[in-house]
This record gives sequence, C-alpha cells and structure tokens, in this order.
Amino acid sequence: MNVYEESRQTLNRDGFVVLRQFLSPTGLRELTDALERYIREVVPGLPDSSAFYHDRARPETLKQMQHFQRAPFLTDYPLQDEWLAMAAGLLGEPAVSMGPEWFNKPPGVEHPTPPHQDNFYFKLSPPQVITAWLALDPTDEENGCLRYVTGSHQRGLRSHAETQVLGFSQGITDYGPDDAARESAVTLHPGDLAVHHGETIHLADANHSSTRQRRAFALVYRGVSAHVDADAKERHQSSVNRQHMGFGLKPRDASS
Ligand SMILES: O=C(O)CCC(=O)C(=O)O
Repeated sequence: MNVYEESRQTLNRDGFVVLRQFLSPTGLRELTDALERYIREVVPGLPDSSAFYHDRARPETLKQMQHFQRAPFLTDYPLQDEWLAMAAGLLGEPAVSMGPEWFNKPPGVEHPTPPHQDNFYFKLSPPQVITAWLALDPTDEENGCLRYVTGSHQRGLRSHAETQVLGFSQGITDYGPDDAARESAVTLHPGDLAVHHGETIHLADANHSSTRQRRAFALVYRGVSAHVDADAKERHQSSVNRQHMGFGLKPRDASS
C-alpha cells in the first residue's frame, strides 16, 4: 500500500502538495544544527558556484547553497529511508536523489524568485521529477513564501529566458495575469514540506520583513524512468556559466 497515494493524487492534480510536519522537531533540530555548522565551518572556503551571496562582502546575505562538500550528513541526507519512501510514493516509482539545495531570503535584501519551472533547468524526460522544499523557518507572504501556479504542470514547459537573478538563471518570459490568478501562496511552519512537480510554475516575492529569515532545504528526486537530455543540459550549463561570469563568479559545474 502506498501511504502517499492521496498526496500523490493531489500532486498530480494541482502540481504541488503540502505534507504538514513531515520532519519532527528533533529531526529538524539535527538538520538545522548541521546546516549552521556547515555555514560556519565550510562555506567560507567554498568555490563561488557552491554558495551564492547577495553581497559577498556581507556573510549574512548568504542566499543559496548547492554541491555540499565535506559534510556527509548533508550530502547523504536525501538518501534516508523516510525521504526516499516519500519521493517514491509521490512519484509512483523508485526515486533517485539529485542532491539537496539550501535557499534563503535574508531580510533587507531585494531578492524575488522569478517564475520558473525546474525541469527547464533539469532537462528530464519524461518529466518525472519533484522538488521537496522543507521549511526551516515560518514562511508566509511577508517573508516571501513559495507561490505555485495551480495545475500549470499539465501544460508543458513555457518559454524561459536568462534573468539577472543569481541562482535562478532562467525565468518564464510570458508570465501573465492568467497565471497570477491561479497562484497559491503556501504558508508553512518549520518541518512542513511543500512538494512540487518539476513542471509546476513557481515563484516567490522578496522577503519584506525586517528581521525574519526565510530558509529552506530543498531535495530534488527524479523517478528511475526519467533521463537527462545530455545535449540540452550542456546548452543550459553553458548559459549558466556565461551568466555566472557576468556576475563575476568563477564557473564550475553549477546548474541553477
Ligand atoms: O526558495 C525559493 O524561493 C525557490 C525555490 C525553488 O525554486 C525550488 O526549490 O525549486
């Protein structure tokens, strides 16, 4: 029996589903402690492409991390049984981790997330891929919670173009009032998990609070049936590298 069957149906219908209190307070503390230690001890020595700042001279403006290194607990985190079971239950097939990412919207930094579809970055076919976005802080409209365009995963990929937003290299070019009318703002408590399909359009406003962080740990899983279109991925990577050079960063193998 798939204990996630009802959630899988919601995900298939709406393009997203929220699993309340997926992580216990103890599990959440263990994860946030590991992330805080990583930020303190490892991040200062990382290459440009692994940790993005709004302003590199101000460590408190750290806004995104990927390619976790020298931190086996974080690198292996998505492989824990309960996470793999959740991903497989929602995808309806065995799941493969594509690695974790950490997102923040520090207060006082104008950093909206442009409307985009993750599979425009991933290039997976069939688009059997989900992102599980775990809230580490209370997230709401004031501090820039995620907004999903309900049902948008059923209409295929939209046209994207390069943005000026480090970490979200591509955004939808024709996002319009019809999309905005179908937006659902997702309010979460720490430990809640918002899971979206790889072709669900999502976006977020900047954090307009004066003191609150908006941190999340996001785990991406593909189904075993999904394969990367290597040529399309390479073209995407060249565009990301070009964009990073424009931001004055040294390109590596960054993918977002
Ligand atoms: O945290 C955000 O604002 C965006 C996250 C996102 O785009 C994702 O997890 O796919």
